[in-house]
Amino acid sequence: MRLVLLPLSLCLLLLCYGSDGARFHIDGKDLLVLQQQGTWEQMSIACRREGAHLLKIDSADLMHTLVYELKRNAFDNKNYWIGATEVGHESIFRWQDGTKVKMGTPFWGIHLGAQEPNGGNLETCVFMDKNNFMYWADALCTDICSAICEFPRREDQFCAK
Ligand SMILES: [Ca+2]
Repeated sequence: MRLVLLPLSLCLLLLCYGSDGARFHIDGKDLLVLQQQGTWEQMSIACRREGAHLLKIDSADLMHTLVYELKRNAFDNKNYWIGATEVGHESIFRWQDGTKVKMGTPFWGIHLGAQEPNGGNLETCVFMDKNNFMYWADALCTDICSAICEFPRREDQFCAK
């Protein structure tokens, strides 16, 4: 009986994770907008469970298209963690692949007249702010947000063509 129940419960879990989000294909990137919420670390793990990682945004074109698609699909009502953090490299924001995060327009917002990131050593994780046109802000990594994941590029697909 146990042998039968175990695979069934795994299947249910996989189905559950697989259905928790919306897939987008934007500027050559394969994205997953998760609906669940958690801390930056929890959502980083949630992306990895999907075989992905938290989104890296390194071009104005991608930022523009992403915000446009989030609005068009009514997904601009949530805050989303992205893959940028200061943790482990204080005062320098980096993506999870180690590359430096670009500063200023058109990525980071302005909050009460102050250019983000403005959180000093306290706010060290980056989210897209629904209250500021999805521009980025730094926040406590323990805050609760949804997340946007990015699947790794399938280079083998291009080789096969
Ligand atoms: Ca901030």
